[in-house]
Amino acid sequence: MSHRLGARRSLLLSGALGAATLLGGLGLVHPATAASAADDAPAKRYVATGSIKSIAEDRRSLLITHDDIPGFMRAMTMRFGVRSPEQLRGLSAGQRVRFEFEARGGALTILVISAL
Ligand SMILES: [Cu+2]
Repeated sequence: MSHRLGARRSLLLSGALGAATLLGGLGLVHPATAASAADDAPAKRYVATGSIKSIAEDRRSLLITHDDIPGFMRAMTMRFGVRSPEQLRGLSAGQRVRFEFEARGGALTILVISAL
């Protein structure tokens, strides 16, 4: 059973590699970067305000009820990642904050955050 799954997986993998190699051969995509094309999309930065709902136990993300972010999204509660747990020092649930974050692909990462 596991053998069959393994064979199917390697078939899919070689298919993906084959496509990347083909495109690379045509000069359309560099083989080494084909798999991370989405990560190469330019990051957009936004400044927002909101209040902290909760901070993850590993302190690598937090839930924020943010206000409207013009040109990006309406007010809502959502999770943001941080670059390092140190950024959250002194912050806790319930606090109003102002923060700058980067949107790259589907990932939202807070670059700077401070209490208001
Ligand atoms: Cu949002």
